[in-house]
Amino acid sequence: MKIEKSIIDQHNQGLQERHQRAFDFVSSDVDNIDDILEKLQRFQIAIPSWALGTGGTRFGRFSGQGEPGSLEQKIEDVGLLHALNQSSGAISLHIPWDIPQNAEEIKALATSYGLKFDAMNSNTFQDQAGQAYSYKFGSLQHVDPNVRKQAVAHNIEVIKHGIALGSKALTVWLADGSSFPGQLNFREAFQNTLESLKEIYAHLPADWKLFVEYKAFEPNFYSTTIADWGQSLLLANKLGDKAYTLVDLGHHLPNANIEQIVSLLLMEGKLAGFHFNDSKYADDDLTAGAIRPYQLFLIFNELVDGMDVRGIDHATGLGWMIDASHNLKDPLADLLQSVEAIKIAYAQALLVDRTALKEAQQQNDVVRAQEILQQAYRTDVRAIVAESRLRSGAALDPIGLFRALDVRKKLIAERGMNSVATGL
Ligand code: PSV
Ligand code: MN
Repeated sequence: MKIEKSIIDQHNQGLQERHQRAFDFVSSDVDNIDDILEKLQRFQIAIPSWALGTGGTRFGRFSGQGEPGSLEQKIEDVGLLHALNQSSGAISLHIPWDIPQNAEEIKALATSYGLKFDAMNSNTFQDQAGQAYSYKFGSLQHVDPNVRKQAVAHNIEVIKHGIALGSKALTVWLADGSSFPGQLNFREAFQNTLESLKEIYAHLPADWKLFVEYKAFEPNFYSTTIADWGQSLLLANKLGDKAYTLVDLGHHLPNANIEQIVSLLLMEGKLAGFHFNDSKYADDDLTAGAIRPYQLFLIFNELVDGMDVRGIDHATGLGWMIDASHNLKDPLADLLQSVEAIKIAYAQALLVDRTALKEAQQQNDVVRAQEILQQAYRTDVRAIVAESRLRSGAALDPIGLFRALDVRKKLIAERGMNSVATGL
């Protein structure tokens, strides 16, 4: 299914008057509105190929319908999102869930939807059919060099697939760790991981980045070998200039100050990958902004500040991606909601009066500092985000149009009730 531009234009015409009133109201107080709109238009958030089907928990999975049953259909789904919001212009593939059979054809298909290939993701957290060694006790950290070698070879394979598709980054997330005290020698596990990563790093093309993703817990229950930003940064620093830390919002211990983490990583020039989601308790369960929109804004506030200080282009300097699981909602509607929440937080961060904030900080004026941040956060920027979509040829109300067009019903008619997407 493809959404034609004429459908979007028709939808926008119906909403134009109301939108204009809201946009005029909010933008009248913003001096640099054109600059903000331009930044919003350029800011793209990649969609992971594994988020297009229904997720599950270890207790079960309640399958959705009309899920994309092939890589081609996953690309079609991201194409639908991008047509609706012009903000999801890239797809991130997980190997071996999404091995392209013909890279040239897949690339051409993606281009026809205006999509690029974001970071490639390796998978050494599951065993695959016909694999010689098991990852039950880890992969890059494993005590057996044969397992490590196999995991390294897999990552090199993933880089090759990425090169063929025009990707520029490899994300390594490991489930490696231990579930019981005494199971693992922490230092040896870390050293093995570092040595394995060095071998992978050696195969990165010159213009590629390696994102080292950390996660505090799960699937192991006692220790994770790359558990936090310190351990990821340690590895990235030891690996070299092409290695960076990747922050996944759901991978922290409760109440971690993520905004402080991103601020320092940016200061060190070592933040390059980002996974958005939200959670009440843990991991990547929920839609971005669904639980802690203020935290998302505070994170963006630090991101914008840290990128500006270093002269990093907001749109291209970091790899922005959603990494969420959809157990209840239609994945496509959920992803539209996530993108909207991310863009709202970004727009609010762009509104922060940085000169005044700096002044308040210098004078230890805590009350003023809070007022400045909350002035931006409490501004209803939805019409600004909608205007940026309008200027890019997207829908004023992407979810409204998704619903009005009965997209899922059409996908079910095309793909059937029982098609299942690869992924977790
Ligand atoms: C792990 O929880 C993670 O965040 C990693 O990014 C994986 O690649 C992804 O989720 C899918 O399992
Ligand atoms: Mn992630």
